[in-house]
Amino acid sequence: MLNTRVCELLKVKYPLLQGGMAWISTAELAAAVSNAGGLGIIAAGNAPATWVRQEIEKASALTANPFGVNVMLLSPYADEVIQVIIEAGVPVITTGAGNPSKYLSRLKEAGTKVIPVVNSVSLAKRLERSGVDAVIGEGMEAGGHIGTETTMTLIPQLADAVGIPVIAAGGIADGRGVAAAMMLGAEGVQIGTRFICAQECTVHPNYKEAVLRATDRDTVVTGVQTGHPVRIIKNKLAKKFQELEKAGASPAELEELGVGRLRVAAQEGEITEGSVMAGQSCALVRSIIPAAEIVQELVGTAELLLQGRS
Ligand code: TUI
Repeated sequence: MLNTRVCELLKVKYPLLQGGMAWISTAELAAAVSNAGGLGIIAAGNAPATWVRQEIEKASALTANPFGVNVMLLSPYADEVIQVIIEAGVPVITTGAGNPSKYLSRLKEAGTKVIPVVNSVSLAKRLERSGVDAVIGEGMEAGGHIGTETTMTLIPQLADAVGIPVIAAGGIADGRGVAAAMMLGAEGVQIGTRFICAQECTVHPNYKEAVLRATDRDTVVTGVQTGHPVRIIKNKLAKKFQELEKAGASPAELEELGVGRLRVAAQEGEITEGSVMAGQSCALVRSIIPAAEIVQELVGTAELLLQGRS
């Protein structure tokens, strides 16, 4: 039932990708998800290429299954990270926060599958013409840097517009969400927030706590004026952002406030003044359990629902 073109493309048992979350998606989490039959993904974020190389080596030692790397295209190290990915022979790359077209020919030559995150139909069509292997349609329910469309409306439009597989992201945290995404025309899902609370996730325990505690109205989108809207869990930093925005602060001032805030939250557990990026689905995350159990719930429930058996 969940056997789609995405399984074939990624050489995985389930069409389930773990989101590449900067400072959060390290080798340990990626390997655990890959061992469970999904595609684990190491997030390069703003890290230098040497760090990414080490994480690839670590993940290779922890799993024999395929895993991917996510490249955040606004990173000053994006070029070097792409080079490392090619040299290491990583089978899949996902990209975020930009258009990966300029890297496509080199990646394809190396045999790496390229799956960009898109938040519009026009970008998906353009990238399909450039030769990407699939797209991840990400709705504004997602955490971190987001677009404006919702998963519910974006996915069926993408499924109508492109011939390559569409993978749904944003707002999915349990088997019900997976089944719903497939009904909308997706052939796979990407899940980030739920995996923050995987046992194997190396993020600071305070960050996991913040996700566990969050309820339905606990996230907010900041930075709309800077052109980089970011969904985070409400805290002192979020309030400061909102006050500055109301007072008409310049995009530069707002960008400045955000610098380095994700790292202190994720690594040091500074969840009051740090940037606690998470999707709206944080309200659906209620336990810290091994990644394999998360995958089993996602897949097991989705299959039952899609067969009309639950
Ligand atoms: O990339 C993400 N989520 C992220 S990246 C990140 S780090 C960051 N922090 C502050 C500001 C900016 C980045 C935290 N969370 N998700 C995938 C994603 N991609 N969301 C939106 C996009 C996107 C945006 C524009 C994809 C393509 C795009 O194209 C613009 C163009 O060039 O046409």
